[in-house]
Amino acid sequence: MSRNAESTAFRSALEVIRAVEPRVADAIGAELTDQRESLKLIASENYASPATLLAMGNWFSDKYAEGTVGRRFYAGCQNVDTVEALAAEHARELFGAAHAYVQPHSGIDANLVAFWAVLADRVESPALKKAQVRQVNDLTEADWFALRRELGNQRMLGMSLDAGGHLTHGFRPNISGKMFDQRSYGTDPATGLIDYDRVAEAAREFKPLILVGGYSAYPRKVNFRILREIADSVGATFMVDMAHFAGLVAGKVFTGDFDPVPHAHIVTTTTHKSLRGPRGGMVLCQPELADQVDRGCPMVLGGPLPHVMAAKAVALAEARRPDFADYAQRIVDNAQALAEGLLSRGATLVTGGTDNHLVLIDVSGYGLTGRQAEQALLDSGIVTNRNSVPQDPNGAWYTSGIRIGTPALTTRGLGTAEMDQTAELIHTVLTQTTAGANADGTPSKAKYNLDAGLADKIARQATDLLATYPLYPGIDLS
Ligand code: DSN
Repeated sequence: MSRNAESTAFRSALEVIRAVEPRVADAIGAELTDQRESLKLIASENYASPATLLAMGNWFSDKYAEGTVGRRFYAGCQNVDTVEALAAEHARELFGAAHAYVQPHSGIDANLVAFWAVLADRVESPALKKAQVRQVNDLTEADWFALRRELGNQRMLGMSLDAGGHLTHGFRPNISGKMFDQRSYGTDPATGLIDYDRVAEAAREFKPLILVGGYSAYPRKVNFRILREIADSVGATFMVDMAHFAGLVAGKVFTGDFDPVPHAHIVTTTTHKSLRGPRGGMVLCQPELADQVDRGCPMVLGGPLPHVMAAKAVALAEARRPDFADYAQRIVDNAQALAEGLLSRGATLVTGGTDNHLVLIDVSGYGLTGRQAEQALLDSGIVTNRNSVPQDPNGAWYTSGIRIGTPALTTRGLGTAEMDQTAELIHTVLTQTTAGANADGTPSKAKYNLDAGLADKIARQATDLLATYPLYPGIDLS
């Protein structure tokens, strides 16, 4: 698409919106300016292509399409069928998966679909068979009561939140922690790495129905072949949440033991992080789980979002192009350059570096909490998020870490030299920020002191660094 066409498309769209509610049009324009001017280092964010963005803003959003391709509960779904089938086909081809379900609205939704698919396959189906009925409505009251108790009494083993797991992997405040009798595996306190022997030991002791692999803040590769062997040894279903690193799998940076798709029974992901698509989720699975996965809506999902499935089809088509593999490799090269730049300046990194797209800085060495560091960096035009570190003394709200990732800046075209400059900016902010105090003089976990002039100077340097790599160069809203 020509640059003129992109500018015309987005300018016209804003004009139409402005005629109804100008404040929304202004906010959309302001968001583009903010994203253009700040160093976006949030590991879970990216910049979707103009084609992906445009695929989302249209009349597909008006269509209800419960059911699956060719089997809908509503009439008139022929065009939704086209885009859903395309998105699923691109996903299967891209990841070498037997089955793809592209309806989940988010990563949490995808995980819920996966949990219920496994529960239906491994708990509900055998109960129906035993009772010699086809569906739950045919069970006696007593059998139904017994099945509900059994469904609510299953075990899950996942990575703990502070070791880098996701809250949907069994964190008690999340539904996953409430649905399952749950145990966590952590990381080795000395190295910060997954200790597979300890995972195997925990699995042997606990005998989970589901073993969950995957993470949202673990900066290393995971050996999914070993985790599958552990799952098999205790009869567990092996599920991997690859939301963070799906782009690295798609781009063939993670292959063999590090590609979850051939090893897991079921794989969930978001489509917007390193995969660079629209905000959404997806489930890939082995054929034996396909029917249960396809019941995600209305089992746990509201009506599918056809406009987002259209955008998934566009983004997955983009990820199948050869240049996506180059992009995925550059994400990791950049993360490693950023880690090197921070380490050489004296920062402490969880696990001492990275193999993937993210770096986890332990900011306690700077005398700060994650929250103080996050805000000081934000004042300086550097957008990150605070994150727990293993055995974090500051808990999940204040934390002791800052998680940074390179998918977004790599999309803009920044390379390893700019990552070193980025490390310099981050290190300068963190060394110049001090922890603040509460009104009564006690140490605060939120307040901090950073000279406003210095923050402005760093923000200008960040903008200068980005000037050579314009965001959406084809879009001129002026
Ligand atoms: N919010 C996503 C992340 O930042 O990792 C996952 O929940």
